[in-house]
Amino acid sequence: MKPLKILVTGAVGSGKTTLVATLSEIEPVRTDVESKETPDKPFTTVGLDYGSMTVHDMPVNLFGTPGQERFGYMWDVLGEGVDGIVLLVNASNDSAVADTERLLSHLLTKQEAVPLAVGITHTDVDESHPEQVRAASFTEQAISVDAIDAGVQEDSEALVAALVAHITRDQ
Ligand SMILES: Nc1nc2c(ncn2[C@@H]2O[C@H](COP(=O)(O)OP(=O)(O)OP(=O)(O)O)[C@@H](O)[C@H]2O)c(=O)[nH]1
Ligand SMILES: [Mg+2]
Repeated sequence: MKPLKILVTGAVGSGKTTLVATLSEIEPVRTDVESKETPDKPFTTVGLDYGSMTVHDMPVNLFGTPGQERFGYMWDVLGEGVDGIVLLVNASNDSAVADTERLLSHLLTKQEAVPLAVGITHTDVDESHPEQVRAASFTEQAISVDAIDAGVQEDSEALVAALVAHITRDQ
């Protein structure tokens, strides 16, 4: 069975690398380096994340993108031929909705027909505004919008499983 290709994308610090590591059944590939541009966390992705999992016997390859715009050339490279997109949005980051819209305007010009599942992260943080994320226009094209913690197995698995069910339903 040909593995599905799922793109895990979103703005800086939304939890992409964490989600791929949480779900991967093999040792995930990371390309994180130390960065001072991400004040809350010492590392940022500069190339890709890669992990592999199975969802109801369906092999799934997970490709995480960098969040920083200066590595945006990787969005196109990794977005080639994807079956579905997991979009993570950090609800505790005031610029997350605008950053996500900018990322999607770049990515979705080539991915219009690709199913998109939104995961809202950091809803447990005090200064969190999940309602602002839910009101964003990109949620209108999503097959699902759920609050998740990218480090929690059940949360992340449910998000990817919903996307895989949607993709395989049409096959
Ligand atoms: N409190 C909280 N922390 C979370 C949640 N989801 C993810 N995190 C944490 O947020 C951080 C996210 O970091 P990364 O996974 O490196 O984020 P990223 O999207 O890969 O970031 P870039 O590669 O820099 O774009 C990690 O420290 C996670 O443990 C959540 O729902 N709540
Ligand atoms: Mg990352």
